[in-house]
Amino acid sequence: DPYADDPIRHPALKVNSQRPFNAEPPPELLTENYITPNPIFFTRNHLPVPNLDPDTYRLHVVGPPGGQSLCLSLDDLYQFPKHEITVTLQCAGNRRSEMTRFKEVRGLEWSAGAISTARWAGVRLCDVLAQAGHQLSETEAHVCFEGLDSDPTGTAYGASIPLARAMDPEAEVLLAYEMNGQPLPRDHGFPVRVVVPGVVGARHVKWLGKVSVEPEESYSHWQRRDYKGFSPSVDWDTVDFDSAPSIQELPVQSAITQPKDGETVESGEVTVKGYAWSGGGRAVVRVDVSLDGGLTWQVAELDGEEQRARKAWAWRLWQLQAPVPAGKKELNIVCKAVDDSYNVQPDTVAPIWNLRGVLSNAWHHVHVHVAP
Ligand code: MTE
Ligand code: MO
Repeated sequence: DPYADDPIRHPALKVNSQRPFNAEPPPELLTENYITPNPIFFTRNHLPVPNLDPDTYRLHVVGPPGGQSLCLSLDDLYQFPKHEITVTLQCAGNRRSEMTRFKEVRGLEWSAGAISTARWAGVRLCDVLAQAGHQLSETEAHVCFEGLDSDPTGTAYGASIPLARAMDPEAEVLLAYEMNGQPLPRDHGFPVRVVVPGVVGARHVKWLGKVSVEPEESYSHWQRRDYKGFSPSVDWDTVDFDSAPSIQELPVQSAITQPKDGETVESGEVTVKGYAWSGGGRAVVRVDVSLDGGLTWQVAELDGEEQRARKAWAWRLWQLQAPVPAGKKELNIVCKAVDDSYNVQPDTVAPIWNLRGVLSNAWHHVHVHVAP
């Protein structure tokens, strides 16, 4: 069993797949803290978790022609300036189960918990690339990452981001060795992972073994044959993966974490809580909440850290306390967020449904009963 050596996990996690391990925190725990505690941070593994020795760990950075390839130990990495940033990581498949309910898709049945937030510390990718002699002159190039996890044929997890993002100090792409002040947990990439603020989880390569600059995107399955969006009209017989760009920055997203679907709430007043986030560093400017399925709306209060313009890498938590309309036996609670480009979430799944069930960001609904 290649998974026999996987780490022990927190019992509160809702497991979507045991081998490889995929799990999300339950909604009420997800937004209990602005920073997600490491043991309940959602986990998305495609392969067994490698067991790496920090003393012999090496990161290979391929230099440009005429430059210098680097073979960095953890101690070598610690010599670069240390940076710490708060970043929300979201899987492209977050909220996929809502797409499945509309029409079948292929993928793990994530609820709204394939998203979490941590303080990540490490070195800037641009500093490491510069040390190897890379420059931004290779304008159309991509930075390819390879994990040290691999399938039985020896194929490693891989992904890439444009070199322009990697070399931009303002984009703050990290090679992280700490998560919330601790060494990375094994499930989250020990000892080193990539953190690409504002970008889909799939590019945050864990157990990082190799970094190279290539004229083309990574040839990895997960870059070229997965994590792309398509029209609702495309099915598995007609899909042409080369026709769509790889997902990088994610669209605006929000979801309700309290109350839970199917719960009974007290008459009188209801407290609604959730999260909101947008990709590309776009800030959340507003969250609207409806108690009547979207007929009327109220503006929620935003909690959590203030966001920096163009560098809003982390989510906002939000809440609304509102009177329960008299005589109501049921509430259809809805939320939707607006980001600072005035991007909004689509009201239904139908127009954004896609065969892989990614980019699921329609208005989030929770149905509750009102206690008599
Ligand atoms: N990196 C490696 N090496 N192997 C993986 O399976 N999964 C990716 C990404 N990095 C993956 C990986 C995907 S799809 C996501 S959503 C994030 O890691 C999840 O990160 P987490 O498990 O720390 O939440
Ligand atoms: Mo993912």
